[in-house]
Amino acid sequence: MKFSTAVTLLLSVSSTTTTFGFSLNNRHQSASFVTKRSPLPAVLNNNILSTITTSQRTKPTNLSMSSTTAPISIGVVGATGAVGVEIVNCLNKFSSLSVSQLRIFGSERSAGTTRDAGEKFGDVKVELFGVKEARECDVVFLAVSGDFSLEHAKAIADGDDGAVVIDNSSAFRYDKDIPLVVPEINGECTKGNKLIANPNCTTAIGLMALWPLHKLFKLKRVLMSTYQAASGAGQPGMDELKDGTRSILSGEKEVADNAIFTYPLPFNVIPQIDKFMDNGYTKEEMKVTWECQKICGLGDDFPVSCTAVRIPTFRAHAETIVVETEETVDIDKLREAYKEAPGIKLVDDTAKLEYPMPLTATGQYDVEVGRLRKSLIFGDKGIEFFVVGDQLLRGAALNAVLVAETMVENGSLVAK
Ligand code: 2RA
Repeated sequence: MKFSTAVTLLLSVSSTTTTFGFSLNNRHQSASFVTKRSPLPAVLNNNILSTITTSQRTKPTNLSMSSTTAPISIGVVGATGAVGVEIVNCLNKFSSLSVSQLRIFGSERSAGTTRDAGEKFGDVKVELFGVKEARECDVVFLAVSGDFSLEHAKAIADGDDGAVVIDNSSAFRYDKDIPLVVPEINGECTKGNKLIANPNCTTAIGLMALWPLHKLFKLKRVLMSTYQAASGAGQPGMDELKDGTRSILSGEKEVADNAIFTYPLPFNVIPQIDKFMDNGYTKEEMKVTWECQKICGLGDDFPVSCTAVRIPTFRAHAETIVVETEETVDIDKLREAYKEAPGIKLVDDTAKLEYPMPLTATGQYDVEVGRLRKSLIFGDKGIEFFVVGDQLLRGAALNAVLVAETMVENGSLVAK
């Protein structure tokens, strides 16, 4: 892309109504389309998190929470990070959980300060984190580092009087005794457990689309390529993208500075997320393999291969997924299944140029699925599609809150 074109694209997304010009050229057709879609999220504004308006749930996960359930007390550790902010947002705007108290735990630096926890909870004073205090809650969301979780999660959950812990880090994801949960897929694994691992964002988003396909036509092998947003590296990642882009657009720099990402992200793509493993894949790519196997109960030798790439978008991960199936795929049947499935929005009308995109999936609870087509490689027993989901919502906070809702529903999370 020429620099001037990139600048035009970047500037165009900051307005609420954007005109997209398409020039479509292939062997059979040459046409130009101009179509308007609005409004788009104000993703380039200064305070990215507060400008995004989340959608309503279109098809709630099927939880018929009893109105007689006593309200639960909730603790959040890491509430000022990008995921923690969204956990509090989900509890405010999305969740049907009945909450007696929201407690926010922080470090010595933030203890004593006050956080605006939204309409439902008002101002909440940050408490210094302590295992004893966290155990007083009914459920604790950990949105902190894996090291912190390794050190404290089990102690918080220990015994009948401990709290349920929903851990967002990778600390326990591959422990066979700890459930790794996407509620719409294996929510029942939470029953009777006190420590639950929340999956990697890339896995959770992809599996939302893969699971209905698996139920209908049985997965045989999965090939995935990802286009992952800066938010995967938290608020500092989004800040580095925004500041770096600004430094180039203002003429201050020709190449942006980088500290969070291995290379400058603005106007670049980086085919490395997390460290390289001995087999040449990155850890992010192996997370997708290991987690798909575990969550779907597919076995350790089920073939899932991923190439994970960081791209300069803010907070929605996109994925190209190619699947070989055991059975012949009926695409119309799959489309119907996606229309019905909770947590999925089918955006698949190429005649109207409608397909999933980070701009439309940002701030949405549902994962967008589209570009469904029979695979040229695998024929009738194969399908290719494109998935986009908000990394901070389905990829983290929303999934965690849905885990808590599932546990209230199945009696594993109750008020003390
Ligand atoms: C990333 N999946 O996108 C990671 C974050 N969990 O960097």
